[in-house]
Amino acid sequence: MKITGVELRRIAMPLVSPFRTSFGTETTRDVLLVRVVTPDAEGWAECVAMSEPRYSPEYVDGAAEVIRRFLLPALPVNVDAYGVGHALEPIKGHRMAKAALETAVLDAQLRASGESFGRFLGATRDRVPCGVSVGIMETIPQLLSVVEGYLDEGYVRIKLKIEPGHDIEPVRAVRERFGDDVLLQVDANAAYTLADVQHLSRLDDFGLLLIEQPLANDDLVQHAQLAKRLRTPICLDESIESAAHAAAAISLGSCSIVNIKPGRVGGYLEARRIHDLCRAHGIAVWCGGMLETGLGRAANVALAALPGFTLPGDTSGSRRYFATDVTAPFELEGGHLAVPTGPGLGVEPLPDVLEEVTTSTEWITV
Ligand code: OSB
Ligand code: MG
Repeated sequence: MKITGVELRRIAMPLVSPFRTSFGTETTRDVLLVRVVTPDAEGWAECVAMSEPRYSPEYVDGAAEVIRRFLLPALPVNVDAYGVGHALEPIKGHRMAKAALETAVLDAQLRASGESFGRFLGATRDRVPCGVSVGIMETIPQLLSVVEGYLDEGYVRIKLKIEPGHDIEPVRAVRERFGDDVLLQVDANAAYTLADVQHLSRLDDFGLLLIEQPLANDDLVQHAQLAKRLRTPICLDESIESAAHAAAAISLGSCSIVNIKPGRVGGYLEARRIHDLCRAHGIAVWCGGMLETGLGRAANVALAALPGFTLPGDTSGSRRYFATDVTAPFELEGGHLAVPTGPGLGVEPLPDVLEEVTTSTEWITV
């Protein structure tokens, strides 16, 4: 593909309700969209970096800066998606920024050849079961009513955000109210330390599918020690930034499940490598989310249709986060989302909505 130019577009997407985690509260999703223009087709991608570096070191202004200053100048004139990763290797880190650029090139390439993301990645299903990530609420009654709403919408799995002081009681309340059959898991976003092992073992009574990222991002060894002391399976999110990290975590026994977020690991090609590695080692994977708009969601749903994704993902419907999405909304049918089948992402930004939510655009001639 010959890239003639790239548009960096910032959009502000108000959330339907604040989303609180152990690392902060979001009320608006500030998203960087990347549009790659080639003579044959255009490609879109969404950068998952958040406004502030609280989930990971990346943040949206930094991602835009590294794309314009270092990533675009490093690309050869003619490049395909595999070549993007190769060309960007000398630049350290910034995986979310790299993922956005690689995904936009991949989208352009697939739109030009008429192939869908699902087909390219190796999807084996035409729809995927959906879970939902539930933020930390002010009160237990509020939490129960929010969870009830999601179960009524058909979500097949509930994930509760936890933090010290808000962990055992919310889990107990959800179990007591909705029963033992609900697929239930928790996500600590790195809020605990190994000193909390006894406290965390109290979660073992609730039959959780998993506990996601209890300890710090770089605590692979400590997660392995924790895994020996808990019956609840450990799933890693923040700790896994590459297939090499996944291999290390598997060797150490740090986790038995991996949350794959393509942005966090540098793109869909690396996400597929992690899937393949985990599958070969009997490690279950599921597709995480970063409050994506329809553009990012489309590709995530395609990835989640690969055979190793044996647990429901955080692939919720558009209206979980947005009253109006930038694409036609993803809507649950019987707790599932359909994998898009059109070329590339298989979805288009709606020009009117896009215009309305745009806060800035920048055109870069390559
Ligand atoms: O830890 O999985 C996480 C959102 C932003 C940053 C980190 C995480 C999350 C979520 C929401 O849990 C996932 C989603 O529904 O998109
Ligand atoms: Mg997580």
